[in-house]
Amino acid sequence: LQMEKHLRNALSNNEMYLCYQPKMEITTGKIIGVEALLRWRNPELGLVPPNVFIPIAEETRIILPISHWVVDQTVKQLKSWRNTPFQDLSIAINISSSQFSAEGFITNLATKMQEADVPNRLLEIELTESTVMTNADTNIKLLRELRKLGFELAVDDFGTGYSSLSYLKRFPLSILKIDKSFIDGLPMDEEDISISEAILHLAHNLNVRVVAEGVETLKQLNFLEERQCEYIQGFVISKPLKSDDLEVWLTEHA
Ligand code: G
Ligand code: G
Ligand code: MN
Ligand code: NA
Repeated sequence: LQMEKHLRNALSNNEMYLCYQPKMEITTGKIIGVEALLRWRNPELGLVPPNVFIPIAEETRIILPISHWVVDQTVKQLKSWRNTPFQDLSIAINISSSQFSAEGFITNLATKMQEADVPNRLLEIELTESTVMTNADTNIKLLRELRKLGFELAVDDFGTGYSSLSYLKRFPLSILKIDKSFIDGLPMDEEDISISEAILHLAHNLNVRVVAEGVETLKQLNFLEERQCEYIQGFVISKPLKSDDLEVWLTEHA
């Protein structure tokens, strides 16, 4: 309850900020985008991890103003990169279930992108399997609409949910993100090998690109490269960085 009180004031007190984690294309070594990850630093509670405050924000619906803020920040960031060396970088944002099903979600997104004169392809929408699978029939329409507008659609934490694989065929997804828990045991653990190989086969047969998450070692990276995984994110490339640090980092890595 203490946390809920603080959470209600977090935005107006400027306690939230975004970090950006680079995503690398394996074949070229190029950084092609970043994932925006929300951070909350409260004077009394310190840095509160998203795994702790996002569920509370969801239950209390405080997630809605927070989500609007995340979208606004992201669009501003994309706009500030126009006509700079970073103009082709995409940003992926994590969309909670209540945000996705909120009235006007797509219109709001499209309007903000248009007002900022940023191409929709530079914004990637990350949804979890459970978000996609709850009310699948309604969601499929929303997903088609988003794709038609040119937004990229990614399924986050892939493999951890309860979904049936058949939705992959029906849903207009562009990207699957293999959950870190299946990357951790690579390249040794037999189960992680089977699961990650199966996901890569499945995705590629469906023309869906794959991001491996939480890649920490070169051995993991080599394993993924040999199996034609398109992209990686993880500490082997970079941890999530504040926007200033990201720009410095990108300049040094160009
Ligand atoms: O940031 P960290 O690397 O600790 O992320 C932990 C979890 O919090 C991830 O599952 C991520 O999807 C989620 N998360 C991070 N930022 C956001 C956000 O802006 N909105 C939502 N809904 N979830 C987020
Ligand atoms: O949205 P998602 O559930 O994918 O959130 C990604 C989370 O994983 C964030 O909390 C991010 O800080 C974290 N993360 C990203 N790369 C690594 C990594 O290489 N190792 C570890 N331990 N965590 C990572
Ligand atoms: Mn994510
Ligand atoms: Na994930």
